[in-house]
Amino acid sequence: MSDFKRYLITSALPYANGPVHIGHLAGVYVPADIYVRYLRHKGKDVVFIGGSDEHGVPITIKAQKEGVTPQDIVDRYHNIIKESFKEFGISFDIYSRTSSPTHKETSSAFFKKLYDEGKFIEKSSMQFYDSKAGQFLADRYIVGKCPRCGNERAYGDQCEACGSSLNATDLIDPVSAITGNKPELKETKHWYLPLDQYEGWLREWILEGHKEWRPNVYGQCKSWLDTGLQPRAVTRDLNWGVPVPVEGAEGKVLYVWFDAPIGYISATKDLTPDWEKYWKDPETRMIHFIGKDNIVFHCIVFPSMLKAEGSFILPDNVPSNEFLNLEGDKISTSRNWAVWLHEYLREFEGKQDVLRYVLTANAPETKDNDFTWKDFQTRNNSELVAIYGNFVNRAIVLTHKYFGGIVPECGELTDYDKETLNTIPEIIAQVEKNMEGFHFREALKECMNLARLGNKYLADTEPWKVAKTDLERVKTILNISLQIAANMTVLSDPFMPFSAEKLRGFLNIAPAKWDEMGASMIKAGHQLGEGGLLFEKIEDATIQTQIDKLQATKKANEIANATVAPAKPNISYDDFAKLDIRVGKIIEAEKVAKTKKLIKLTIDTGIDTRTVVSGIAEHFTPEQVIGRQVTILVNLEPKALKGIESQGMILMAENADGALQFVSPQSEVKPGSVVC
Ligand code: B3M
Ligand code: ZN
Repeated sequence: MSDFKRYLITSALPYANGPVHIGHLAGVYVPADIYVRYLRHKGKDVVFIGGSDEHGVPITIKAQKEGVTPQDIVDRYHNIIKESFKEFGISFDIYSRTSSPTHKETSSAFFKKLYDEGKFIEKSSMQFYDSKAGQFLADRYIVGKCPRCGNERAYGDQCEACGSSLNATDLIDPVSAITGNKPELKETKHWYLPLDQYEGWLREWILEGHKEWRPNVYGQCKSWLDTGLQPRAVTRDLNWGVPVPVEGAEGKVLYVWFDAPIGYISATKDLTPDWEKYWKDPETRMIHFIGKDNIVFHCIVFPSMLKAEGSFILPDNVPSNEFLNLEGDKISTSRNWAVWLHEYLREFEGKQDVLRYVLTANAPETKDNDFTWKDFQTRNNSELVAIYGNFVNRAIVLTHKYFGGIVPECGELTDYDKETLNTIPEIIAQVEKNMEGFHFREALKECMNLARLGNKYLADTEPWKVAKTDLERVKTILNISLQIAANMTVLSDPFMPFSAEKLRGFLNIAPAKWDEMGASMIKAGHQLGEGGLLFEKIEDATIQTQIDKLQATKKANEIANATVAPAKPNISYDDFAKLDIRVGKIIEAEKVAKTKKLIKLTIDTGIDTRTVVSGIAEHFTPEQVIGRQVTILVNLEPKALKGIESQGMILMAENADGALQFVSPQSEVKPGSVVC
């Protein structure tokens, strides 16, 4: 571990315009939390910063949609997000918000300093304006085609499909997100950070100085720098945000991507009066955990701001993950295609670690990855339950059975014992190496290898059999097994803190530091706790409920997006009047033999009782339709279907997904009533 005096770990500040989902967790918060917990175990001085990003267009758009104020929106989601992170064990030292007074002051002062020192360019330009809405169309208020990847829904500041950061005027065929109108151009003045002036320095700092950054991060930076940087506006014409603190800037606020990263600084100030040592001492190591759509802002824009300001340190690494998909589809808030953290916590009470485990084991560290509920179940049942849980349970139960729950002495070691014990530090070293390199997926795999080692050791040594002849030998076997279990309380803690705590309870041991791991963590004579199940099997039915929920979402989206059949040409009233539509009642129904779709209905039409053959058998059983009132076209020419004469036609409504429903009166009417 390279020697830094202290660590400042930041995690991207989620927009407080919606709850967080598994994509956010896998991309940013779980890896950041694993790293922080690891550093704390190592006894490092570390602060872990989080908070809500409460400015910018994502917030005002949401507020407009709901007809409430931006403040209402951020208050609602800040609390939901904060609570769910806490319950999920994301161990922030502070979870702040960018609408706080400290933040307003800090970001204003930051801007003012750069302004006073002449670090900005002041420029008037023509910008998109929606005259119907009476406002300039900053950032997400304007949508159009991405000039880089062709995505049709790119925003004025960024394309979420390819991660490019854009200027609104780059968009092809832009329209207003408020009214859908084609915008006009109107003159307005803004302040720009001349990124082009930092290009040489950035090349040196990143391309030469940080070759160790993840390939996706380094690659994006390189492509940005190779394309050439442009001055970027850091102010906006909006009424929600931090007011631009200079004269002549009425009605303007700081660009959200200018103020949000300064939020890391304000949060640290709110956390400790000693904040400067974290931000200004070069012996502090700053790491930003972010999603891949935030790379340019954290690697190019914010560092340039910090450099321009002059008194702050720069990030030493910016680990960013690729995206996590859900059941083969891109996670999407607007399509509700997500697993929401607050819902997961409600529906899987006490199972935080299962999700933390699955998201890490399957983390999109080097490429986009897929979360599926089946994989979630398999990883729980055949890894957590069958390996980790099974191992510690057996070790503890056997110790209770043979030795009253007291850790037995370790006797003479066989070669196999020695080999097993020697593997412990090797695994710890592997976990450490991977943690240091931000390879959390691999680190977790190694951590599970320790549980695997224990599981295999028990299976190979079979203490339950040996007990019949040689209880002395069983003492050694269980002592070694319990050492491995005790090591798991530390090694697994960054990944699965709730289970580590539970396991400490089973073993009746206090939290230990990283360096206390080893072959004699738990002493002979120590009384174990009660024991129990570390993980529970997840049943098929539980998983099916989740799959059904997603299926319902998919269906709802299909229906919402389906196009309605075009209108038919007009007909005369006389033509309409020729149709004799009545309310009838189904009195008998039976499937037509050898057909899939047909049901033979006997209907009381009020005029007579007649037979109608209807193609509804794939949607209803005969029992479901008997007794129903329906609308029936009674003067349709009879037609033979499968040898049965059908005398009329039942009217049905067909939904976009193909589902059929009867068109029936609101309450029962006399059969034969005319529909007109
Ligand atoms: N709120 C973007 C996002 O949630 C943004 C991150 C800010 S980090 C300073 O993806
Ligand atoms: Zn794009």
